[in-house]
Amino acid sequence: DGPSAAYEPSMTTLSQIQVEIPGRKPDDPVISAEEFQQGTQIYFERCAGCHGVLRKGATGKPLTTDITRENGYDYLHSFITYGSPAGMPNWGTSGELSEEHVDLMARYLLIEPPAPPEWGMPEMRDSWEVVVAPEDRPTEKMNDIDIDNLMSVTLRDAGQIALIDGGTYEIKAVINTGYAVHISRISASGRYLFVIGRDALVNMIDLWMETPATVAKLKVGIEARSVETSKFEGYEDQYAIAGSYWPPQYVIMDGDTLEPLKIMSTRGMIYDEQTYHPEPRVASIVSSHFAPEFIVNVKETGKILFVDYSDIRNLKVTEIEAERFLHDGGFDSTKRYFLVAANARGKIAVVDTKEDKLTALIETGGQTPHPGRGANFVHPVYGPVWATSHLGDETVTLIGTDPEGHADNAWKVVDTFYALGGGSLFIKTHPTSDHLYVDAPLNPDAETSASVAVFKISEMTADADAEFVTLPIGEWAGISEGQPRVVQPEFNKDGNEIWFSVWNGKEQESAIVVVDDRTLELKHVIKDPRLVTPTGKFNVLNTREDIY
Ligand code: DHE
Repeated sequence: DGPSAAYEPSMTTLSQIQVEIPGRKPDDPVISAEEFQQGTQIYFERCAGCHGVLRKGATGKPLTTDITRENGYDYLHSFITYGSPAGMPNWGTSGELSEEHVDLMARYLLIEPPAPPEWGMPEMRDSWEVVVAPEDRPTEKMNDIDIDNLMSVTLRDAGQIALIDGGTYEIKAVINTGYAVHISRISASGRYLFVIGRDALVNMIDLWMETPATVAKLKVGIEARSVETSKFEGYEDQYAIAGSYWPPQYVIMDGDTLEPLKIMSTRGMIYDEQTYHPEPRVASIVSSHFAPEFIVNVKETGKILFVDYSDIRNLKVTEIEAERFLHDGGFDSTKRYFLVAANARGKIAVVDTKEDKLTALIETGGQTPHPGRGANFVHPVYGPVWATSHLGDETVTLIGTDPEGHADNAWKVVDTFYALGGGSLFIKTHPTSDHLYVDAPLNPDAETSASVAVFKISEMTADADAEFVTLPIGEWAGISEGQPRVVQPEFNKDGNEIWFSVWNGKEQESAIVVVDDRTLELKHVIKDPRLVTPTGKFNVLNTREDIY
């Protein structure tokens, strides 16, 4: 017996492995081709973000047919109708899906999902459009807009963004984009605005034009959520990056034209089990301030990638083992550490962008942390902290972020207190503000989902639960129809006003409510027939400089 036995390849052949025939099974519910097509569209628009294109689950539970068939039609129907306090929206009772569509989706989920196509360089290049070439663009700012105080607002169901002047509240432009733009990000110089639709269309908008408009477009996949630009000194405005949910990949683009330069797949092994995952989606991406690197968070495999863009033909990627189901996050106040929620694991992963290492994995104690970019402030007792709220319960968790000045508190949960209720998505403060704002847009209770909790930072103590006041933002908007949800607080440039989206149904009235941060009084309500389903808002200065 020589060493050959150890090297003998496995003799298992395909004929010995039990394979399932993809497609329809005899006991599948009856569904017409037309209904299947419509179900696929609704699933893409409403469900895929949480449950995955292949339905393997992440923020939402897995919906593979072994599970859905076990639970059955009635269970699915009632879950889709009423939602759950853990974050599943009440699609039926909120009126967002009709009874007919709820019935369709309950049947649709009992059938195998369709396999979506790949999207490589040929498809990307076909979709690529330079609308205004760099040499035809203005050489100086051609408008009188205070760009740093501009707010880029997602008009979700209209497939547009609105650019709103932070000083006059005037809508300066409404620009057609991909469907349901998820986020806006700004180039290091502040000139270019990048937005990405859920359908993976990236628009690059020139804020120097007389009326800001799209100068380049690229479709980076079928479904996506994140885009960012190179910010390290010497690389300002040089590259952009976009991450996709489907296909699971990220692409580095030219920062002037969006020309796709390099596509990297994220398919591969889950960090701990080391088993293969076919759909590791790209969640948040940030740009390092300490190195020419993008920090790319891969959801299902639980890896944080430091992608070095200084030499993209000889690309170096440092792969950090973090935690599964990475989602959203932001920097600490020094911008050295990046904190990201592994939401379905109830943890925050902290990475050091100077050393390219995992610093800590912290259990928040709450259910499904959802920080957005989080909130940084100096707590009277604990020193510098970063805060997150939770999708699954009413808790707010504070994590110490100052390993030098407050070593005992660093990367630990220093305090937990209660806000309005479960269904919170975003939390916000500003370096000049004494207030911490916590929303609850996905709370099933209409009054709660239309309100915001505000905590006074200077009055926070070590031993009493922090108290809050409730601002009835939805009521202030004066909207009488639908179930408007108040979502994503965002500060203006100076940090003395905070804006809230009052997000209603597509056919109903929505608004943006502006509150005076110092007095907590209503300052202004922006209403306009063009403000269809406003959700995310991004102040140019705060977004560009990672101030939150
Ligand atoms: Fe988001 C951020 C994914 C649902 C509004 N959302 C993010 C990020 C990810 C993400 C990965 C971080 C991007 C980054 O920083 O690079 N969001 C998802 C989903 O997968 C999910 C759960 C389901 C889906 O189908 O999309 C989802 N998100 C929503 C919504 O329903 C919201 C409220 C409304 C909408 O427009 O779809 C919504 N997500 C936002 C906003 C941000 C965001 C406003 C950016 C917050 C910020 O302050 O940076």
